[in-house]
Amino acid sequence: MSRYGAQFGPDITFLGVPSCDLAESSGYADADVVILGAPFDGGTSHRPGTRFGPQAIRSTDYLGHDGSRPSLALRTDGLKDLKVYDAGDVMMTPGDITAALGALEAAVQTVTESGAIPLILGGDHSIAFADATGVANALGHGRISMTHFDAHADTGDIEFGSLWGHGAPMRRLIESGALRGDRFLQIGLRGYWPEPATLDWMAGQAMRSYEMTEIVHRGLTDCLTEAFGIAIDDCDGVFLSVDIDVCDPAHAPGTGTPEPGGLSARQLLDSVRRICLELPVVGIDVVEVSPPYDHADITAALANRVVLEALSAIARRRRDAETGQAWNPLLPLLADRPASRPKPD
Ligand SMILES: [Mn+2]
Repeated sequence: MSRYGAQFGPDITFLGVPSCDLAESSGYADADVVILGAPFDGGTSHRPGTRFGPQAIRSTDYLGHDGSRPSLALRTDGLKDLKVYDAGDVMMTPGDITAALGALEAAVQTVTESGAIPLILGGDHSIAFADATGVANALGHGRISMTHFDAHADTGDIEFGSLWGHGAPMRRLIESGALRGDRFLQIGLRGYWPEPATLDWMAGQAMRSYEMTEIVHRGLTDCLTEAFGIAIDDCDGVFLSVDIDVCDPAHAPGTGTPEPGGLSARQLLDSVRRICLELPVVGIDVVEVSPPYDHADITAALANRVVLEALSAIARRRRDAETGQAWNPLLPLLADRPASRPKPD
């Protein structure tokens, strides 16, 4: 089998990292992270377009596609310190959501079984079912906790007569037993959905949802710290699912179901950094980027940086584990600077 490449557009990789063919395991045997595109928007309930998300996330950056991005804040190069490959897109059959999700689940499981972290570029959020199930198939059902950034709970039951829309993947993951409801952390919920019956179902599963109201009242830092404690309690790893609509539409306009009043881009990037620094992340997806609704590439650029922030922080976590030293986030601000500047004459 040869590399499928990109389903829509030219066969490019994330900022120029090496490519691999998922069918040739020798080509990524040393991988720390394998990127997969999931260009599927058949689960969308409102505005479509996320089938073009993977290509936009891979390429939206003002620097060269040279496979290197040194992080100012973390003093790591996520694309060089880690072995990162881009396996291209999974064939996501338009109009056949069960075929598409089945192919994606198999691909994610293959990556996880190889020992690498799968990093999936969506696609609408229906793909999270395949992403987290693929990881859980490899590492154990009920052994992986979920940290889920989103404006929406995505715990709906049946939408448009289907079990598989982008409003329902989190319910399906808990119903199937792939993930535990009581290790399911949601951050950023707001707006006018879901209805009380679904909230009752979520409470019955012991899900923990940090709504924007609580985040504003308590502060994001405290909420994350509390969530992290739940996430690592009797679990072997953490899946990070980032729906870009967790951010305010001012910071992420290019998405299918925008909900005002969300996180800032800064808050999302800091949260992703903390999760990947402090938790044993075993899988990541970044979803709901819809380039046709984007303006000035704002949303695609943010999603590109979400990926880089995650990779930079995973690299930092691994280096700190080797050296036994905890990272001080203020270090780059203190190092290599003169204690005082000469006064101008
Ligand atoms: Mn979502």
